[in-house]
Amino acid sequence: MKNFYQEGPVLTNTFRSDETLQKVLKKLLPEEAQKTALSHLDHLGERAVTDMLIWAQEAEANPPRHIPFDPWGRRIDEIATSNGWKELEKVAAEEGIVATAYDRKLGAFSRVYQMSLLYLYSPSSAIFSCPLAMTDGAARALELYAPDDLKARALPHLLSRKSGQFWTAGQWMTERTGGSDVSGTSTDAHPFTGSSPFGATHALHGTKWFTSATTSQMALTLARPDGAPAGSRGLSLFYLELRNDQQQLNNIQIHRLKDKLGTKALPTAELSLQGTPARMIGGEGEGIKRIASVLNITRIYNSICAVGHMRRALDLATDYSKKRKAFGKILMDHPLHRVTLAELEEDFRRSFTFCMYVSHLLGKEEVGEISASQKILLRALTPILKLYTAKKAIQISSEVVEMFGGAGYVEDTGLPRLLRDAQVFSIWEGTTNVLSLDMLRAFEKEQALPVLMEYFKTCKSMKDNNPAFVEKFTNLQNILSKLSKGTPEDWETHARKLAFAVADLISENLMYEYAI
Ligand code: MFK
Repeated sequence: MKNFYQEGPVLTNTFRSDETLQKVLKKLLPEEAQKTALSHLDHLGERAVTDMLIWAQEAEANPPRHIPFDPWGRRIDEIATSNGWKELEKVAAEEGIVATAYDRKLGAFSRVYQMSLLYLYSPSSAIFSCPLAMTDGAARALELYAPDDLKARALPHLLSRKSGQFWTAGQWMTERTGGSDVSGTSTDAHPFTGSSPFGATHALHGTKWFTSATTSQMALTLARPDGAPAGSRGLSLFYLELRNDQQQLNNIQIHRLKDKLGTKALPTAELSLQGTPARMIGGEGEGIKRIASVLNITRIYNSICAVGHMRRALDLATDYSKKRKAFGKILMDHPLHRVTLAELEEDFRRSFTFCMYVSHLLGKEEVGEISASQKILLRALTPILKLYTAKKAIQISSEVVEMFGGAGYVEDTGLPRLLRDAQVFSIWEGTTNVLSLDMLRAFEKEQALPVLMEYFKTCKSMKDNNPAFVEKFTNLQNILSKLSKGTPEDWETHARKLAFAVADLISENLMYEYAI
């Protein structure tokens, strides 16, 4: 055995190897829709393990660099990205990872189709899925709230399938004075007097502490117009373009790139706006409400990327388990290893079905086929889905890294990255606690709890008396019965527990409905 070398895990077409994806889509999509979606997904599943995988490795090996000055001392603030990163952007455009949702060729199922594409794209994209999330969120906010001329200017780029014309968007919320609590935003918006190709109304001054995908062509951001009150009700939403016709930054100075725990290929910068022309979207003081439509999309993206990440980790672990021998047999033949993997697979299926359910609701909303109660469900389930899938992705990644033993802890296997990158899911676009509180906001403002309970009472598991479901339903009822006499502080204290109980219950039913 002196010449023994362990064979590493190998990936194959990630659509064909994914029974859960195939089964759920065959149940969910009408036959005509399947014809369009499945062949495209098969094609992307092949790219995810061939050209995309090579580019993702290249992008990870060559992280972005900030070049503040040109050789002669002029401030240029370029962000140099790798060829791999650029190629992954091209794939996103060509495959219509964002555009598919807006073509709406599959009507209410368009989001299921598009999110399935994203699910396959994301784990081989070196997190190019992050700029796509913000691009999609921006497209939706512009579609809903922008004046026609601005829509005509930006949407054809954001939804383009041609790589030279495709734009990505940033979403700049976080500041030193306001992270989760954006009411502390200190960017000011003064009236703009010059001329601008996109009809700027204001000039922005302030520092943005986290701006991901700073290579984007446009961004949506929050700022406080002159005379507006303090707090979140004084904030408005603004559209800006990063560069002018000469490709110079529009009064934006990039301070530095963030040295993050993971997502190393993704340029995330700290920058200041120094009189940057911007155009107000929506009414003055409506900033949070308008950016919420971006957040709700990016939170669903975050969940889809989290399940894509889980699937990738599990694919690697499963393949390895069939190859690696220990104590006289392959890992898969050890009962304890098998059951550990099976439990992780179940967590994945819970998360995946939950994602597809919410994506379908989103698709229904966007084509105007959503009922009033489904709209409330979509609002309340979005933060729950996001917090649940993020935590599951971290747990699964940690277990998978452990399954590889020492190899999982060694950088050149690429496995430690699974754990580092997973950690972003629970931070990016709202932490677990912030989202638990957002669920309470939906319970209070939209009266979502009775709608949710009604949904549970009418779902298939309840009708069929599915024991696993009934047990979890009783658990939820117990939590709610204790809280019914509680103060608002009690609700806050237990919000996380409540969110996870709802997520466990809904996913229990969905696994049962889809028979997976
Ligand atoms: C991928 C790699 C990334 C690289 C590393 C990244 C590291 C981290 C980078 C980041 O910083 S990501 C951005 C993270 N930040 C967030 O996600 C924001 C988190 N904070 C929240 O979600 C707060 O809840 C929020 C700012 C949205 C609201 O705070 P407020 O100021 O307490 O708002 P308020 O007064 O409750 O709500 C204002 C209005 O918006 C209300 O409507 P009304 O005016 O009609 O009453 C709310 O109902 C509405 N609203 C709030 N959230 C909503 C919403 N409506 C619909 N959907 C929502 N989600």
